[in-house]
Amino acid sequence: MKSVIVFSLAVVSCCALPSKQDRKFPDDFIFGTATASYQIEGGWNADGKGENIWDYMTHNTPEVIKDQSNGDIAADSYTNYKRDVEMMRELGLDAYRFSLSWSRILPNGFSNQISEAGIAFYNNYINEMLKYNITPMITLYHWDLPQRLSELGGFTNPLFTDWFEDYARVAYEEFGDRVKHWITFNEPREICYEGYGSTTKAPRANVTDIATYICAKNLVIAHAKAYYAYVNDFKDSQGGECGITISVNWFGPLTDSEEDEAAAEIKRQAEWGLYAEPIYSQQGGFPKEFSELVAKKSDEQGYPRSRMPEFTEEEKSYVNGAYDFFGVNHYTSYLISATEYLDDSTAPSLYSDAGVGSYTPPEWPLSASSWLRLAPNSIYNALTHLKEKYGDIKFYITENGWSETSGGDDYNRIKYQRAALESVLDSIDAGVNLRGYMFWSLMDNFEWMEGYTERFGLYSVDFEDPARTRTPNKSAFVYKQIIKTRVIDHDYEPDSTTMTIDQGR
Ligand code: PNW
Repeated sequence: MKSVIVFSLAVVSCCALPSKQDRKFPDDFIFGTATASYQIEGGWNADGKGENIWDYMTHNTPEVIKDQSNGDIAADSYTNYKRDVEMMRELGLDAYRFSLSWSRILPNGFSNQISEAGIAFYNNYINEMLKYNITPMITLYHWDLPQRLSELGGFTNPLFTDWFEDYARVAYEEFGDRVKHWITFNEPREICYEGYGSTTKAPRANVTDIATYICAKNLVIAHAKAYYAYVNDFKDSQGGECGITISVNWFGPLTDSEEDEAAAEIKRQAEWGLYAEPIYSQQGGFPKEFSELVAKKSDEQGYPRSRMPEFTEEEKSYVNGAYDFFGVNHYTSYLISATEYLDDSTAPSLYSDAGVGSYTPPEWPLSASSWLRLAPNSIYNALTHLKEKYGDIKFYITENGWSETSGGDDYNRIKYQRAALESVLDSIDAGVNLRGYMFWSLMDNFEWMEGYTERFGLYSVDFEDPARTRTPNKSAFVYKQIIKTRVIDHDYEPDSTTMTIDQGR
C-alpha cells in the first residue's frame, strides 16, 4: 500500500506542469520603487531653491488642485531622506528611482549658477542609498520646470533643447561617478498633451491644436541632446546607461473588426508613438499614419500647414537610436473603437485628431483614480507589442501602481501588483528583455491635480503630522516577500505590522 502511494506521488510531481506559482524572477532582475521630486521633497524654497511651474501654479491658482493643496512640504523628504532609505532597506529593494528638481540644482534654470545646497541634498540621498547597496536610478525631469523657463515658452521654445542639455551635463558631472542609470524625461505625453495641449497638468497652456506637437518635437530632440552628451562625454569614464520613460498603457481593439484594429493603432500612435517612434523606430520622425491624419485634418480646417511639425532628415537620424533602454510606465488598458464612444468636443486637438472612441469595461476593478483600472494581461500586451515593433531592446518598467483613498486597507493594491507581476513573468517568458520593475510608489505623495486625495504608497504618510510619519501598508510586506523569494505567492498573508530590516540590507 505504502509503495503505491509513494509511486503515485512521484508520478504527480514528476509530470505536473509547473504551476504559475513556481515561476521565479531572474536573479539579476531589479526590483525597486519610484517617486518624483515635486511629489515628495517639500522644501519648496529651502536653501535658495528656485520656483518651478508647480510651485507657481499651486500658489497662484490653488483652486485647480482638487483639495487646494500643494507640494510645499509634501512628504518632506528634503529632511526625511534617511527615513526614505530606511524604508528601501526594510523592503529589501535593489533600486530606487527618483527625480531631480531642476530649480533646486539650478535656481534660475540656467547652468551659470549651481546651488551647492541642492547638490548636497542629492549627494546625501545618493550616498545614503549606496551605503546599503541600493542602486539609484535618476529621472532628470519629472514635470517641475523652472518657472523662468516656462515664461520663455518652456518646451515650446526651440532653445529648450540646449537648456535641457546644459542641465543634464551638470547632473552627469555632479552625480555620474555614482549614478549609472539615467532617464531624461518622465512621460512625454503627460508633459506635452496634459501640460501644453490641455489643462490637466502645469503649465495648463491649453493650446489644444498645436502645442502638443511642438512640445513633442522639442522634447525628443532635447532627449537626444542629453543622450549624446552622456554618450560622448561621460559614458566611457562613468560606464552608465541613458534612456527615456514613456507612458505606454495598452490600447487594444474593442472588437476584432479591421476598423477597430486600425483605430487602436492610431490611438497608440497618438498616445505614445508620437514620442517613441522618432527614437526607437528605424523609420524615424513622427508616426506615419497619425502624422498623415493630422496633416489632412489641418488642411481641412484651413491651417496653412500641418499642425504637426516635421523632422528634417538630419533631425530624424540624430534622434533615431538615441537610447540604451526603453523605460515604460504602465498602469492600465483601454479598448478602442472606430465608431463607438466618439467625442469631438475638443477639436482641433490631438484627442480629436485621433478621432476614435475609448472604452473601459466596468467589470475591470477601479482604483481611487478615475483612469486606473485593473485590466487583464495589460503589461504583457504592451511589452510584447513594443518588442515586436522596435525589436529586441532593453526595457525597464519604471512605474506601475495602484491608488486608494486615504485610510482604507490596501488589499486591492496587493491584488493589482500580483496581477502585474504575473504579467511581467509572462512577458519575460515571451522573450521580452525586461530587466526591472519599479513600483509607484514608495510612499504616499502629492498626486498632482488630485492633491492628497489619491494615495499610491506602499507606505502611508501622515500629512497632518509635522514629522510626516511613514507607516507600512500590507502591500509593503507582500512586496518585500516577493523581492526576497523572487516568487509571487498568492497565498502569502503578512503576519506582522512592524517592519524590520533583514540581514545584509
Ligand atoms: C504617472 N494615465 O502619471 C506619473 O509619472 C506619476 O508622477 C504619477 O503620480 C503616477 O503616474 C500616478 O498617477 C500618469 O492617464 C498620469 O494613464 C496619467 C496616466 C498614467 C500615469
